[in-house]
Amino acid sequence: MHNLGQTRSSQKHNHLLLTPDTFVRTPLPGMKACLGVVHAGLAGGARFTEYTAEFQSGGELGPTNAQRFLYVLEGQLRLEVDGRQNDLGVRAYAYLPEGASHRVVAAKASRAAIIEKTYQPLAPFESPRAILSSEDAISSEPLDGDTALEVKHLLPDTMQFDFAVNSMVYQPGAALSMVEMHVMEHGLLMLEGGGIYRLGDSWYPVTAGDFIWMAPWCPQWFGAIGKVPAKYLIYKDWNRHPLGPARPSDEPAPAPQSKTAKNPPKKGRR
Ligand code: UGY
Ligand code: MN
Repeated sequence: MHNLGQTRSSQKHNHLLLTPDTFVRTPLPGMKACLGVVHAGLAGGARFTEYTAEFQSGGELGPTNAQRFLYVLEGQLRLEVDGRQNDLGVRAYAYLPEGASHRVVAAKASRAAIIEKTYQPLAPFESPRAILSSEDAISSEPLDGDTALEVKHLLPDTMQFDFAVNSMVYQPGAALSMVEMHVMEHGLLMLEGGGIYRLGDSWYPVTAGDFIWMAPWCPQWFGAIGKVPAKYLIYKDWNRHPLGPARPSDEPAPAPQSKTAKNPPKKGRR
């Protein structure tokens, strides 16, 4: 069904909406019997990668040099890490620190949301350790006291972590209390229900299965519409200074450039 070229998918300078009718599956290095639908990445301006991995039974994820967060959407995954095997069912998730050697193999046909981000260390904190848990084990908190809008923080709120992944559940009619504009970027996967998302200067109907990337400071607002709650999984970079990584303390600061430098910058160079 080609819909005569119509789709709700949209790409703007500060956001991207991807609806399942436009998903393109692609193998990523090291994957076996598995394909990825890449939703966000460096090529589109994001500083992290998010993709949905679609596994056949026995399929396997490739390796990564970055931190990896995975959330099981469907089926069952077997995660080998630190010499132990763990079965992850629907709504189970894992955080794997950079360099953690691990294998992810599907026990049956499965789908998982995968987020990968290069770790930005922060002295004097140690790098985080692996976490295996389930969303069902996390208690929810009302957002700004609104009991119709509940948030689950899937990663600990400590400065060790340079990103957060939360699930948010909106009762029908519930909405964000403000249009948010913030330095953090977002990767958002709609899991259940739907509503209206304001992104930049556009308002979109969104539903389960859609993906949204929001650039830093992208104006954002959501209101849930329908007879069932709307739920999404949302990533944001977190806990780091906007200037980026600090210079290592044993490295001297570069000398200020003299105005009479022998090789002044060429005019018009940007
Ligand atoms: O955590 C957040 O910034 C979240 N409230 N944003 C959002 O739902 N668009
Ligand atoms: Mn936000």
